[in-house]
Amino acid sequence: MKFVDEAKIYIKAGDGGQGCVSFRREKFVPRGGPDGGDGGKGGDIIAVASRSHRTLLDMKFNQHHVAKRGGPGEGGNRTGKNSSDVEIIVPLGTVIRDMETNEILADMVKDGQRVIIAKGGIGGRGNTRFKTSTNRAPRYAQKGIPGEEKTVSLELKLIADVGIVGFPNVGKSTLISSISAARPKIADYPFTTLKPNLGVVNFGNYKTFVIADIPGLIEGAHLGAGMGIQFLRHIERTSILIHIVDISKDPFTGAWDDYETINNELASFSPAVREKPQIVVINKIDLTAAVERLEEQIAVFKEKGIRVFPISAVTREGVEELIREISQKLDETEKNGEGA
Ligand SMILES: Nc1nc2c(ncn2[C@@H]2O[C@H](COP(=O)(O)OP(=O)(O)OP(=O)(O)O)[C@@H](O)[C@H]2O)c(=O)[nH]1
Ligand SMILES: [Mg+2]
Repeated sequence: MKFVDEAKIYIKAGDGGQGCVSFRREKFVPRGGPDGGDGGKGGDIIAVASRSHRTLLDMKFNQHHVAKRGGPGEGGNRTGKNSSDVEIIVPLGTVIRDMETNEILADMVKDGQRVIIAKGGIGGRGNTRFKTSTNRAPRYAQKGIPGEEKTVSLELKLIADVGIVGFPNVGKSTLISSISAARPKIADYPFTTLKPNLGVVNFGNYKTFVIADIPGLIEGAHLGAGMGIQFLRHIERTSILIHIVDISKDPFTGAWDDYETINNELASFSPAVREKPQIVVINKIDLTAAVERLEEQIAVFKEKGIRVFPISAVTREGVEELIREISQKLDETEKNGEGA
């Protein structure tokens, strides 16, 4: 599941330091030879992938990234200092392109991955290097090589952490719109959602996760009923699923039945998807029909050892607890090394 966030930045690696022209001046050495050292290397611009960065927002506020020039060479054949590299930390899933050539410079897919996206120039050679048998006292040295300079685009292809599954009309899109800035179409009929929607959920001061709302599933979806199950591939890489059931509907056959039906469809699509950790949510608890059934329906799940989160996606009752549970589950899966 992809969600695109973009930024454009200017990067300039450090130029190489100037080579030095210098001659030895020592007592008792009347005509000292050349001893100008080479310039140091300019700093590289390095992209670093980080799973704890979730957006390119930083890049929007900070569009110029310039590394320092290498230090100049010095007499006594001292090489100039290499300048330190400048790191640009980007979220996992960022693709970096040279805007002039459209060439992909880096595809940041692994946490901690480092790619040099602009190379610092090497230092110019000092005059020592130009000494030959015919020119024992060269009076010139090289300038450093300029550092690479480019304008690059960053494009973040977010990978959803959380997928929402359930029958049509249970309130999947309503939930994503109540917890993120996503504004999918919501309506009181089945199959309102025809393609996946992604939302970014912020909670606490710095934590975020990406949640995907996909079209509803029905019995026989794996045989092509309703919208089919092809949309499930959009949640194949999520770490956890939110499984929503609606107990307000009429006729009502029991939340457990619905839950099992959806799980069977998930299993038909892929056992791995079926095995993802699920958070079971009973939605629409603001409606009278739901209130009347709530206790008994929760009890059915409880008997099977499954905790249920009753919410109203409309009034937001129970939604905070749900978000907390999602973040906790995500932390757990991250610790276990699961997930995307
Ligand atoms: N009263 C009440 N209505 C809700 C709640 N959540 C969703 N609804 C309503 O239920 C209907 C379906 O909501 P959607 O969010 O479109 O449902 P969905 O699961 O995305 O449906 P599909 O996209 O068709 O699969 C809409 O009329 C919503 O306003 C809720 O918590 N309480
Ligand atoms: Mg929908």
